[in-house]
Amino acid sequence: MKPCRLPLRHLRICLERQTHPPYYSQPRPLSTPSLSPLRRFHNQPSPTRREVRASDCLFGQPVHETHPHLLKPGELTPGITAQEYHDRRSALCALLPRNSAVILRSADVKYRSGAVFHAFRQESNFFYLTGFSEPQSLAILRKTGSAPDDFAFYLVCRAKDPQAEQWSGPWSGFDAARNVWNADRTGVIDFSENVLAEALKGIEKIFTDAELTQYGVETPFGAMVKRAASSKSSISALKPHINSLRAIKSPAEIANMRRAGQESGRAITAAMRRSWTYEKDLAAFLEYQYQTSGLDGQAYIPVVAGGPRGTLIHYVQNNAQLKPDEMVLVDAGGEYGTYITDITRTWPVSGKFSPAQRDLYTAVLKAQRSTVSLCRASANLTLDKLQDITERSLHQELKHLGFNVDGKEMGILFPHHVGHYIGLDVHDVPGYPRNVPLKEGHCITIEPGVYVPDDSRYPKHFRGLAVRIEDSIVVGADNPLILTTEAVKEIEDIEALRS
Ligand SMILES: [Mn+2]
Repeated sequence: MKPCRLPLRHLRICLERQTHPPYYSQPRPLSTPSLSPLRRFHNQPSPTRREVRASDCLFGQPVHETHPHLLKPGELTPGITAQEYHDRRSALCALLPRNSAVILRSADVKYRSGAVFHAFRQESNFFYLTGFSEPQSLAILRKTGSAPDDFAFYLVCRAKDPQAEQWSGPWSGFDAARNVWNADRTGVIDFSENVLAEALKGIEKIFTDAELTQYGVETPFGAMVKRAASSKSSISALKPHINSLRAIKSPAEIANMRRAGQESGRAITAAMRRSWTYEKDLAAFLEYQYQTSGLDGQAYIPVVAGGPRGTLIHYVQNNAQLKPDEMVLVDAGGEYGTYITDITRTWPVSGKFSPAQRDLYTAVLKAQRSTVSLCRASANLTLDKLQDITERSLHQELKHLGFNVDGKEMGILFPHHVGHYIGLDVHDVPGYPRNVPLKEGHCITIEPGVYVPDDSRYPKHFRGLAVRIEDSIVVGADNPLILTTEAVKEIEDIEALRS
């Protein structure tokens, strides 16, 4: 089948793109008429001088030509090259049978209230396979043969529209979908049914997680897929196939997560150096640090919880006053190239631990350190086994401190799981099980915590205290790689920051 050669051709275009000035300012040395976008957009011959609209020179997201300070040549998103995106599509297709197709829908713009929208965030699987960050887009992979490149990549998106873009800001258009994002076929989202019909012709198996029905009723998109697909084609979930790919990170993904972990860790250590009166100010400081250190921004709404609010696992109001004799629990992290980091640190607001704070903190830190040391493939453990091991070591530590840890007490004092996978999502590859033996390239958190209710069942001096310590970790063959080591966690180091 011919389509198998197309991705390589387009990758060549992409590589060629690196060595030229912005492609929109120069006729491409290639024959396809679509490679001269300005001509196409304005439907006019190419004069030597012409007016160029800002939207024609901009894309819906940074590309190397417009944002060389963010993207190196060859990268479609920070740290991730066009080649890697192609390889991901190829790896997914290799897992699927012949005559199958993958359909991915982009995320929608989400509204906070009325016309006020949230910052757009692409659907994670769509992003993982395309690097294309626009709403109103459709990605289709059509696998036709069994060789690694026997598939065609369709990217359907909005057509350029200078009038509309004057209001909304620029988007990329389908010429860029082909020339920058390396689609073999493109189309306009308003006519996606035609593209779907072409892409699904002769296809026997469709893999998609798009919502084809809602409350048992077919959605408009579901109806469209049904019309476009052959009547004998079956539809199954895409998730299990893509999850196994996403769960193991490439060196480039790990480098992005390391950068997110390093800068976020530095931000948290910088926060520990200062004294804070309000949770809100501490939260704002961290976000400012992420932004100005080159990260995209915060990966999730942080927990900045003073004193007993730390016992509320997902406290995110972050609007109370911090008291000098209490600890503050901060669960916060930035993201880079859409890869997140997840860190929790707990430290005394005054900079100096009280004896009770020190004892409880030491108990959690011991458990955390010993579990982190097991994050290696050679230990042949799963996240669930790490949970059991951590719970046992916390049980021992708390017993030494005089806690009654019989019966269901551990479920109250340590109510959550010790860790989760991380990556593009904070709880990454949703649906990927925790009973998989950890292998090289799995990225996880290790985050034991102890939350002591203000209850007479517990030793008096520990009541209302909360400690969680969390690092982001890459599982190595024989050693863990801690991505967040810049966030200090030893008692001596924390206290030394303000002495
Ligand atoms: Mn976490």
